[in-house]
Amino acid sequence: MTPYGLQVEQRTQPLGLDEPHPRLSWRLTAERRGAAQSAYRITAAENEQDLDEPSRLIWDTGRQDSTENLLITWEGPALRSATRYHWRVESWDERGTPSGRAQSWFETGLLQAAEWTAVWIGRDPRALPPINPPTDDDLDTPGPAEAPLYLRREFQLPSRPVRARLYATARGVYEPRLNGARVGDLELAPGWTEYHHRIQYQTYDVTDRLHAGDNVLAAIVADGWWSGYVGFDPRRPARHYGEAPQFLAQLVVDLADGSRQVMATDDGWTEHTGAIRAADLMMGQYVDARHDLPGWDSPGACGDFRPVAILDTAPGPLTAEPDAPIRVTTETAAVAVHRRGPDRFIVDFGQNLVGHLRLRLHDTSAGQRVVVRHAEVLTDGELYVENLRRARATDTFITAGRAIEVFEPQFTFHGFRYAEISGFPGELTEADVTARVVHNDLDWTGRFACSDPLVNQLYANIGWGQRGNFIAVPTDCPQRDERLGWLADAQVFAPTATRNADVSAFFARWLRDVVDGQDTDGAFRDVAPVVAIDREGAPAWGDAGVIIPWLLWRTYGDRRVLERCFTAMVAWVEHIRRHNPGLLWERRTGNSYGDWLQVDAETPRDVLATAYFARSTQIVADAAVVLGRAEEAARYRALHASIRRAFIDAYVGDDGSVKGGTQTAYLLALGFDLLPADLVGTAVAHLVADIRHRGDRLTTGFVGVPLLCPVLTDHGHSALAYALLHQDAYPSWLHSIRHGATTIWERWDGWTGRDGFQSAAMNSFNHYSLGSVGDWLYGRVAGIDQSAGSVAYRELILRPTPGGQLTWARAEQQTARGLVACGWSITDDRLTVTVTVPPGSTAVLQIPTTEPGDVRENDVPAAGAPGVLGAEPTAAGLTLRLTSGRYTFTAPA
Ligand code: RAM
Repeated sequence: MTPYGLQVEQRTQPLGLDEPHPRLSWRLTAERRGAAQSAYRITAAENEQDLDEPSRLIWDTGRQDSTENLLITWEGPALRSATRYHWRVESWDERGTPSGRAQSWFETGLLQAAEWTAVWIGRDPRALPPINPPTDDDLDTPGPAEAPLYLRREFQLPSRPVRARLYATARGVYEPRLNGARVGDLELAPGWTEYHHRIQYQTYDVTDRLHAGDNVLAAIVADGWWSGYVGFDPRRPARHYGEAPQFLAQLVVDLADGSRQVMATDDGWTEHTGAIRAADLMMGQYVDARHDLPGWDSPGACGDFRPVAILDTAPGPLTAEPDAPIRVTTETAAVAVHRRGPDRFIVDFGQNLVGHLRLRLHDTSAGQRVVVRHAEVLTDGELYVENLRRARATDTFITAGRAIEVFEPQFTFHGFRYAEISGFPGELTEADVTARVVHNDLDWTGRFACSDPLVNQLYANIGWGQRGNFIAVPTDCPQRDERLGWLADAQVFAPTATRNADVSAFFARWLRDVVDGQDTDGAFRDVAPVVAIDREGAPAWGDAGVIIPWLLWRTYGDRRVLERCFTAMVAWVEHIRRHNPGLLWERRTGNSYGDWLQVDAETPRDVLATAYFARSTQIVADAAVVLGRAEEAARYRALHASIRRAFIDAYVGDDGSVKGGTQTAYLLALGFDLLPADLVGTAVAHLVADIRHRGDRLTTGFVGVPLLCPVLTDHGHSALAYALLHQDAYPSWLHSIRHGATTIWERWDGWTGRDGFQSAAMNSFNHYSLGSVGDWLYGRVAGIDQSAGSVAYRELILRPTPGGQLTWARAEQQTARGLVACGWSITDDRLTVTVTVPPGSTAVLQIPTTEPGDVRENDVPAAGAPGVLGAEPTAAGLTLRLTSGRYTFTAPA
């Protein structure tokens, strides 16, 4: 048994951590069945070699008898700023045998506010007339018209440093530079948070980038979320936080003689405009390469740079970026380039994606104007951009005249599969252009595959939807003038997101915005960070503030996130209760969107709302139990029982009917356990009848759809769930795929043969919400799940569910504890089931077979196979209890 995948605060080797009590985790792997950790020891030292030197350890837990390998709080000495800590874990297996060790490190950032000597600098608003980019006559202003800042500061070092760190951030988005080249590979830093509450700084190791003598620290800073366009409110389209971008940085240089030099943003910096004349996340970037400033970020004279202004002397609420930053994660080549005119081309990347282009131009002459527009779909061979609404998504490049010019707009992002490139000099080939995919660089931990290529395409579309919409915050969509952190979208998709990737730190960080956005009445909002919508959150929207912390506890064992959110979770439930003493949630429902984008099946809003009120209250009660808060646990248990009673009295008929009679009404009642036991069967029958009556079609919108296949499967109707999965007539998942979708559409009828495109007013082709079925693909089709009381996949429930048109399916997840896998295949009437259970976990595996007595593992009867703790025949097959290990069972299908 070996520990691997060591993490601190749910990240691998974080640089610049500011959590005073970080938590350490490791995963486990073993060849042997039944392996489990019985004890661990953590040691830590400031120098890596000292890990082998007991007298030089700064922390040694000694051997701790514990099966835990997740989120163990640092109890070494108080952490010092800007210090790297090396740590090692040793573990003992269930026999008490030392069984392996692994080591890693983390490094702290600036832990005390007083350590920041940097101040916010920017363009001096008094010294200059307002700059009105772009300079080209024929271009209307693409953004809020603040030309990006080119900032520089020259300084001397007496010698090469032994260690140097740059701590930097912006009110805006920035690219740090040092001695003529970019620092790091982060995109769109510092990301987007409730800036008035928190602005994240990034930490860069720049030791190798400095030298004795003259050095230049520089940065380009653009509007970003700070002062650029965000959201869709025409009354306040941009400048949500400030008028113009600002920069703050502190370079800390340690020299060999033990001395330290700090270079912070101050009034010694100078500023200029440069080649990037304008940049906006939604509008696009405008570059005029004739305005390049050669050598501006290298030592040497830069005469016409102007002094900056100090715009704020207080650094403000700076926090270290706690999760994986945004990066270019992959590059996609064009699959086709079509000429559409003398210098106009349409490029197809074959995949709806999010990011920007990189374009190479050859042998240009100065002043050629190349314009790149983006779209998700084509109509009559041309870009369909109406659905982008006011997002212009247009990048412009004016050439300087060189043998080779590379154009890559870094302060914007677009959602697109197609780009139109006009003004391109010469012949554009696939080799001249790539699409660079940009998103938070999450560890991709899950995989699913099955025998049906259309279902695999659905799975791929779900993944691309997640990549494209995990940019700084979980967004609804990445392309139009919106891109907001909509709470319902996030909560319905979050279970799927946890399957695909390690989203623990990403969501924990965004939840701070959700909590910061809570109003004084206790209401979470519809979006976080709060822009555009200034009301209390709607049912199923605001509830995300309760649902996602609970999901992070269940999936990752993150108790701290529950602790941090608990008061806000209680306040949300109390907000609803206070305004609805009858316990039906009818008042203070905000924008009450209902079952958003359902298909001709409006679920009564009070039914939907009250179901969510019950759900959130139940979670608060469960969270109180986890946190040892017995009094609140009892109080919210009782409240939940009363809401449930009120729901039944008001909405449930004696025949098991639920008010409204929609699929979603039944799904909420069944999925949230709101029906008396004796009415469950008839309610299921109503649900099934509705689906059948429509020719095996769904009607669910955002709120109902995550429950659809799971509830059917849970109640013995997996065949119908599969029928919905395979359905390819509108409305269905495969309808979009039959029409070429490579991401999940916002609407079931984004395009139909009968009506063409839905209204351009709201028709995104990259919205992950309806992709919430991904959780069921992993959980039931392949079969990976955990028991109700299990945390972080400690007690697995493996339920491979052969069905539909599939002959095989499998999934694996790199969970917080280790690898979990489950898959099945049927050949010649024989079912094969393969599973992997990580060390320390146990599993209940249900093998569906007509002959429970004939289940074998490696040719021995399953019941007697090593690692199998028990075998019990059931009506549906054989239920096995397994210890950790890898197994292959066969059974008659
Ligand atoms: C749309 C968003 C989002 C949804 C809200 C109600 O504008 O795209 O998906 O949650 O409306």
